Amino acid sequence: MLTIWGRANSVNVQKVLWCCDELGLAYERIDAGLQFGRNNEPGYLAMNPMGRVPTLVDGDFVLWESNSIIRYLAMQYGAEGTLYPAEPKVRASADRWLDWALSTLQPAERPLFWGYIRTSAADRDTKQLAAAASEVEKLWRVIDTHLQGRDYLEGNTFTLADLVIAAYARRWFGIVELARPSLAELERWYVGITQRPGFARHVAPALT
Ligand SMILES: N[C@@H](CCC(=O)N[C@@H](CS)C(=O)NCC(=O)O)C(=O)O
Repeated sequence: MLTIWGRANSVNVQKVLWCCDELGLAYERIDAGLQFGRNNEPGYLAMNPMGRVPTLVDGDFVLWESNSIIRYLAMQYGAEGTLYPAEPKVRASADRWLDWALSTLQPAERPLFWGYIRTSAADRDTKQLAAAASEVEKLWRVIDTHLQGRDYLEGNTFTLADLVIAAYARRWFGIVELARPSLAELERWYVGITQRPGFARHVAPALT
């Protein structure tokens, strides 16, 4: 049985939970982070010295960093070449989106998420939020352009690239205050992804 440490409203935890559903894996989840605490306790820090969530425990194997965790789960438990493509060029292309998500998309989107979802309207820095919204819109335009002529981000099937990018798309589409442009390719792809049970179960719930 896998153990996943982390609160269910964390996007990085959600990616791991959704990945488990895609792979049909059973797991136990233990709340940690923010109001649940535990992530700065010595026992947790011994597993994950960053004190962040998620952390995966699989027997005597412990792993942190959400995208590394989902790669591991797909390699260890997935049918070869499905969620994590086997062909090097397709795999590298999918990996590019996983790296881009953590290096570029998440840092850009984070101020928007915190500003609109975790900050009261009275306390919002509207100038900062407008600048962040403009930056994030540019990134979603990159995805929209990339999706032209494609059903999925890479290859012909749903991969970890779709899973990761959709987890952040849910946040962008879920911030009702944002004035979003109409991005037809992105919306077509996103609507298709939202039909997946793992998305509905772990990512679609209200943003908190
Ligand atoms: N790059 C790391 C980021 C981990 C991270 O920053 N997680 C956030 C939640 S999304 C966290 O632990 N926040 C502190 C907390 O929940 O107390 C990953 O992808 O796993």
